[in-house]
This record gives sequence, structure tokens and C-alpha cells, in this order.
Amino acid sequence: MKRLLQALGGDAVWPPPIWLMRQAGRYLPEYRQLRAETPDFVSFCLDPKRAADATLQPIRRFGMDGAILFSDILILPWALGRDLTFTEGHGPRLTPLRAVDEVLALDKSRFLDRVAPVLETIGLIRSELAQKHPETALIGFVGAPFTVACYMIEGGGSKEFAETRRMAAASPGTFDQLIAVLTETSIDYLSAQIAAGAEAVMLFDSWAGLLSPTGFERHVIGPAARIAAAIGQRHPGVPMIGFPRLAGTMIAAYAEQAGVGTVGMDTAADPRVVRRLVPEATGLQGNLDPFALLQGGEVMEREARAILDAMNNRPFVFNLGHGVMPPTPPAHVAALVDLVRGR
Ligand code: 1CP
Repeated sequence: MKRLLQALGGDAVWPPPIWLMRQAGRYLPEYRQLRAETPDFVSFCLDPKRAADATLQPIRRFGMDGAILFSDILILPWALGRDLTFTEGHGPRLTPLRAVDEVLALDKSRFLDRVAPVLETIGLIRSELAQKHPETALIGFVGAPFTVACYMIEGGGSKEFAETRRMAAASPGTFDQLIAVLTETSIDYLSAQIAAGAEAVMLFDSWAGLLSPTGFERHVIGPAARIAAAIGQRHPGVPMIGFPRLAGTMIAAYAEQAGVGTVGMDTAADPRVVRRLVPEATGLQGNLDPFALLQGGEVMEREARAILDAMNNRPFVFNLGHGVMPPTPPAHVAALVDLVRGR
């Protein structure tokens, strides 16, 4: 069995498998070149040949244990009929969603047709992996409902997501309906990704840490538990990773109740403490500081070894605490892979 799938299945594989969030992206010259051919980012994500190529670039260079589908968490709202553009330097822009009518108008009947190119991408990736990188497993993903709702309501990125949190408090009926639609469509989308060839799936809840404990239980743990239960029923044995970023002490409740087999730790989480907080059976993933990777050398080595020491003899997947930063030298990534593999 592929080492990543073994670890996600609950085995303490050592040395641990490694892949990195945002391992495909602007720090790679070959990515910048490929990306320049399609200035529109949504079109790039929906171009199966190019998206498969972007997915495979870090695998060809570093031989990671996991390949993550090249796409974006905002393709789901786009497929549900929301306008989406990515502007250079500003990140994503969506038409802000503020009214219950707009939730009711989300096009749940045709969204799977609109993501057909993404499913085709998955098939292309799997065939190249089978031929050239038989040890690498393909990870599919969605944004978790709360994080996707943040971008849909706010209309783009934000530090505080004030409108989103205001809606959750002031119009809980509307907010819950949006979360419910995102939960149901995420289940169908992940299920379609698995049917197309994804071997594991991940839920990115990048903004989970904005919520109070009660909000976290309701909008982060609740939807994750529904998604994990449905995927477990439809696709027994396909592992799921949940990443409730900046969850703090709520990582314990998430690990116990969300029903995902593996929990991603963010940069701020202390792996020695998390190890004690979460049940033995839960796998962990993370959490090297992306700035330590950017720095490389002794800083990176010291930080990476501390994580490895804390995770010894536990089902574990080495990763970053958040995505690779664009100025990161690719040589630092190669050195990290060697270090984790004990070479
Ligand atoms: O021009 C470019 O190349 C755009 C940069 C970029 C890339 C490379 C964006 C825009 N998205 C992606 C790909 C991507 N996004 C992947 C697949 C590639 C990989 O990981 O190797 C994945 C899994 C994501 C997930 C994603 N998109 C998240 C969750 C993880 C996280 O980083 O917290 C989020 C929050 C997004 C939204 C998004 N898309 C892009 C940007 C710049 C952002 C962040 C916007 C913001 O809040 O500032």
C-alpha cells in the first residue's frame, strides 16, 4: 500500500510520509511558466491538462508521498453559480452573498456538470501517477463549509470576516441554510472526486479559528461530522483529513467529534500538546512553519526535528502548518524531503 494511505489509515509509518500544502504554486518556476499561459485562474483550474500538469510538477521534482489536486476551494461556489474572479495581488473576488434568496438560488442541480473538467483532471493525474510515480497517492479536497461561506459572504479574502460573523449571529437561519447547502454539495463533490480517482480527501477550514467554541461546534465540527459520515458510508476505507486552522484547544473536540481519521495541525499548534489532547487513534498532520521552510538551513532543520521527535510512533504525515510561501527556494523543499526521509 502507498505509504501516505497507510499512515492515513492509522499506521505509525516511519519515517513519515510527506507532502506540503500549496506544493504546487508560484515558488516553482515551471508553475509560473505554465500559469502564464492561462492568465485567468478559473480557466486554469478548469483546464484538465494544465491542472494535471500543475499537480504533478512538485511530484516530478521532489517525489512527494501525496499529490494534491490542483484546483481551488472557490471552484465550488463558482459551480453553484456565484461570480468568481482572481485578480493579481488581490486574490479572489466574488459577488458578496447577503440575502436568503441568494442562498435559495444556488444551483445545486447542475454544479456537478460544471466541475466535470476537475474530475477529468483527476483521471489524468492518476494515469501519470500509475505510470511514473506509483508510490504517490492523490488527495482530493473541498473547502470546509464555514471557510467557503466566509469568502462567499464577504466577497473575497479578509482578516476578520466581519460580515460573515455578523450574519451568523444576526441571521442564523440564512447562515445555517448556506452552511447546509455547502455541506450537501461538498459531500457530492468529494464523492465525485473519489469516484474519479482521488485516494484520500481533505477538508480545508482555514478560518475555523475565528469562531467561539459554540460557533466552532456548530459551524466547523457539525458540517465536518456530516461530511465524514456520508463519505465513510459511500466510500468505506477512503481516508479523510480535516484542517481546522487556528482551532487552538478546540482541536481536541474536533478530533473526537468530527469523525475525520487525521487532523491537520496549523503552525501555532504545539505537537507535543496536541499529541496528548487528541485520541491515540487519530492521525496527525503538520506543521512546520512555512517561514522556517523559507529560511531553510539550520532553522528549518531544528524546527522539523522538533516535530518529528514529538510525533514519533504515532500515525503522522509531515506537512507545513499552512501553505508554501511564494518566495521559498525549491532547494529548501528538496532538503526538507531528504531530512524527513532520513537521507
Ligand atoms: O496566481 C495563482 O497562481 C493563484 C494562487 C493560488 C493557488 C496556487 C490560489 C488563489 N489558489 C491556488 C491553488 C490551491 N488553493 C490549492 C491546490 C494547490 C496546492 O495546494 O498545491 C488548494 C488546496 C487551495 C486551497 C485554498 N484556496 C484555501 C485553503 C488553504 C489555505 O491556503 O488556507 C484557501 C483559503 C483558498 C482561497 C484562495 N485561493 C487563492 C488565494 C490567493 C486564496 C486566499 C485568499 C485570501 O484569503 O487571502
